[in-house]
Amino acid sequence: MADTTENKPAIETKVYTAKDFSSDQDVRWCPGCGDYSILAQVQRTLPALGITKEKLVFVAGIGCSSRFPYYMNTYGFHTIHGRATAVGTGIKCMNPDLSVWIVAGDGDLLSIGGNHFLHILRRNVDVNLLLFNNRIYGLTKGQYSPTSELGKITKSSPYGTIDAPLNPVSLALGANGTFIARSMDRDPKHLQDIITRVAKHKGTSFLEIFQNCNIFNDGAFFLYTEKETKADNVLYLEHGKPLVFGTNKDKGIKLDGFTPVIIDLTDGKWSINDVLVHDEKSRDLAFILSSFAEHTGFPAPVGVFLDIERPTYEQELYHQIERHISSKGQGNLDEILRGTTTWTIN
Ligand SMILES: Cc1ncc(C[n+]2csc(CCOP(=O)(O)OP(=O)(O)O)c2C)c(N)n1
Ligand code: SF4
Repeated sequence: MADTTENKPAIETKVYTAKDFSSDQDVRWCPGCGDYSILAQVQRTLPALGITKEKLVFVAGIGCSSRFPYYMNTYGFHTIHGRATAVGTGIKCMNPDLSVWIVAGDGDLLSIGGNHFLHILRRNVDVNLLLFNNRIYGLTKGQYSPTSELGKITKSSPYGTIDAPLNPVSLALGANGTFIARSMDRDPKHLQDIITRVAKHKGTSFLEIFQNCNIFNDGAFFLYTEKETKADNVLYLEHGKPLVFGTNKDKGIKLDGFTPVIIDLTDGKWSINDVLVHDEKSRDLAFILSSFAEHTGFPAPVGVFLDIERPTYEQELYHQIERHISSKGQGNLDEILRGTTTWTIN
């Protein structure tokens, strides 16, 4: 076959660096906040994705994390509390060629925005949804959030919380999400890899990021992020690879009926062949992995829990409009508004 590319005009493509995505605004997060790392990893990941700056839009609600769009040298919206998902849905539906990123804290996305969180996932709008989970309300100075652990003492729960926390990954699975992942502010390389996967998925890509709020909830995730405890408490998920963890990869996950159990790979009783193999295409397995949070002593899975395909909301929307125009012709809004179901009141 003849090479048809040689006569095509050269397309000017700008090669970006992380610095190109950094705005001229002073970053106002507290020194040491985990949000800095997440901002840096997003800015470092974007150049390789080859998306021009004009096609990128960051949308946020209200919270410390929601200041994110100010710090990105892209289009952005700082909207209202809990409604970044609704605004992001509107942007994507009206401009399907844009790459839409929604940034939200656990209060913003799961308290006031909990309803919209479920609906964006079930609709499968093609946006990237980043949850900065610090298990606290940071901006309003330390009230408990829907992901705060049971019994947590905060300014708004002086005798300890009595409501069980939400599990964002389980919730996203229950809402029929198509891409569900988790990473950590203190694991920059892993976070960059997962952000790349998030960007490539077509549909709502949900990423929970463990984020340290060093002022109001310091150390909430240190068990998973610090060198001394990380290996025994974090399970890195890799598609097609056995679920092993521990300093010497000497522990594995096995299923006993529907119940996950931890097996010791050094006691001679079990081998690597007994270990469950990760499958990103299995919603059932993703549910089992997300339930580890409720099993005492189990590691926290990080990586991609689920990555499956389903038509996106905006695809379905445009197909429906096209189908109706081709069968009924172009509509007339004025005629519809003044149609048979309107009355004149004298
Ligand atoms: C309608 C409305 N209700 C409440 C608030 C107060 N408020 C501002 S941010 C916030 C929650 C912040 O926590 P989170 O979403 O977890 O973000 P973080 O600050 O921790 O990043 C609340 C309750 C508000 N701004 N608007
Ligand atoms: S209050 Fe917490 S989440 Fe907010 S900027 Fe400070 S450290 Fe970060």
